[in-house]
Amino acid sequence: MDGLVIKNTGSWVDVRTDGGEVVRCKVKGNFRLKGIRSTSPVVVGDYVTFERNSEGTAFINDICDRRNYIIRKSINLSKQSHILAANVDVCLLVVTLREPVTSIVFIDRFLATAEAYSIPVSIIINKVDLLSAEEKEEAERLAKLYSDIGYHTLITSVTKRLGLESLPDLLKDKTALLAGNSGVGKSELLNWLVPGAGARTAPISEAHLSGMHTTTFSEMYDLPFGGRLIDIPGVKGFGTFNFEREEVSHYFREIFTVGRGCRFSNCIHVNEPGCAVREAVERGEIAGSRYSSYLNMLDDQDESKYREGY
Ligand SMILES: Nc1nc2c(ncn2[C@@H]2O[C@H](COP(=O)(O)OP(=O)(O)O)[C@@H](O)[C@H]2O)c(=O)[nH]1
Ligand SMILES: [Mg+2]
Ligand SMILES: [Zn+2]
Repeated sequence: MDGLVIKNTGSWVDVRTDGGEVVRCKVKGNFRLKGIRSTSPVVVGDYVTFERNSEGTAFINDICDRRNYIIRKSINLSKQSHILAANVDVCLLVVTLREPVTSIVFIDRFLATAEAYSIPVSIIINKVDLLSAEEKEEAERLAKLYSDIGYHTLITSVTKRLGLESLPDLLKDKTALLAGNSGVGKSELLNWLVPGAGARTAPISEAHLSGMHTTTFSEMYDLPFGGRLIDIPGVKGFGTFNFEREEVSHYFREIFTVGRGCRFSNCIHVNEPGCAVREAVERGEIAGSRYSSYLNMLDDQDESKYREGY
């Protein structure tokens, strides 16, 4: 039978068939996905085929080719990757300037990764209700920075129901992935978009305390206005690690565009003469924060340095 993976706990997955039946399936230990070495061979968003054995247990036996997938680097030092979700149309990246502070490098790494997989990202700057007047201006600067680059950006307060109006239209009939650090309001947003989802929300301090023993599974929800939303455990350490140095600039849109004007076609915008990117940074046409994030990703070869950033 065929179906869509709507929940993944690590030990079993729920698969929904076209007929709407949800079947709990196991993934065989020796299941190997065509060449991908991953700690999570089957993920939410995958289309799979499965089979029931005589005891009534269902097993996944194939995964359809993925249109795309979102990956994160493994926490341990094995070179295995961890695929978070597959067949995603759009990412909602929830970030906050307070409680907690989302690092700009994290945002830019996320954007670059999504760019590499050609998945559009909408940035949701949440918890605006907590901000002072000055911090609000900071939020607006950030929103302008990213919308100038071409990212759809919203400033919201999910709890106060501010700035959310455009979301249903944006998400209609799409498969969206909810992403962002822990505590930024993803579950709160999910509960607003999917009344009855019943996702647990937790103040940051509690989330940290309970984080040690709560199960972390990924789940897909149907949006009442059409479309689907995927909620995944924290994306700590999110980012790619297999970009070539020359490739990194391709995933920073404005750096890529301006970089066409560099004297050398293989310029990586660090210290080459005639670098249009560094000139644009100096003139303030490319944000210094974006250029810093770019340099940070260039430095990725050093693993320990990468992990300290989060
Ligand atoms: N003040 C304020 N608190 C919010 C907002 N959105 C979420 N929260 C709170 O922040 C905490 C973390 O939210 P949660 O949705 O659990 O974050 P998640 O870890 O990203 O799923 C909870 O106490 C939420 O009620 C908001 O817009 N403003
Ligand atoms: Mg949550
Ligand atoms: Zn250059």
